[in-house]
Amino acid sequence: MKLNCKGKSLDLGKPCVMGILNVTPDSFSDGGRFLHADTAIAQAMQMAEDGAAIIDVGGESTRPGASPVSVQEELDRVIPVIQALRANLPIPVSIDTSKPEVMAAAVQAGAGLINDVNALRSNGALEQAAKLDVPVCLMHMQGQPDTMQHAPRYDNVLGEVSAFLSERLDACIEQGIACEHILIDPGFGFGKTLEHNLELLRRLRELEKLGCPLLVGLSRKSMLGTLTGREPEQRVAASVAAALLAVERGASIVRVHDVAETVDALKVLEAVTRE
Ligand code: PT1
Repeated sequence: MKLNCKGKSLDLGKPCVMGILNVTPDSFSDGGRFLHADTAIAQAMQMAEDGAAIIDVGGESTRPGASPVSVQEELDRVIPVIQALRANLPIPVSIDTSKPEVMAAAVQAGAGLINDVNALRSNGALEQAAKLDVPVCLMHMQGQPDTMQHAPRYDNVLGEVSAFLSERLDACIEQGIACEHILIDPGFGFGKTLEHNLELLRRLRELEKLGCPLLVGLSRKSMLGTLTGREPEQRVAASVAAALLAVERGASIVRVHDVAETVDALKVLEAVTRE
């Protein structure tokens, strides 16, 4: 199965790696004033060389506790980077946003997939995504990033995540988005305790019944910090293990920071699984 991402192709016939490109200000290297487009572009090129199949560009942090940014701020961060990548990057770019204005400008600038952690629930997002005619990823989140980890609660986490994604899938199809253009994501770490995340990973296969390719993001997340006692930069091995477990349970795309390491791990998995 191949996804057409505005002319660039994403082959889901084998598990693929989505490289994370955060274009949020780095408060360590420059005091949070400047975003280095050149650094971001070099990082994207390196991830492509390391075997990424797609690069996910995001200008608004959605990790727990993060605050929203304005449309203009988000545009200023992501658009120059997407424009530069359009000509130079051999693989598609996705735009990680919930804002319809950013979706439109990003696709105009060359993005070929919309990755929305809010599953197109923002005002106007569903209509905009349908109009732009690119594949979309719908993710489950309970609450909003600033408060979602305060007291996540479910009676049946897999059932509720699945019902939510099914409802959003129906909304997309009703809006005219082709079901072959829709990916789904249980949203690890988005309004979930460690136990919720582990149950979702354990039972990931059960989401296959929704009939869409699965995308998962586990890379360096706090659930892996809780399991290993390590800081984000030291969670590479745990992240690779989690990515592998997800692919074994049916994930088509893994969203990761450590592309080279994850690509190697998937090569081993593929060799063992082959025939
Ligand atoms: C994700 C994802 C994403 N994650 C998709 N897009 C983030 N489709 C951004 C933590 O617990 O999983 N799927 N875009 C990053 N969000 C988080 C959430 C980062 C939780 C860290 C944590 O540490």
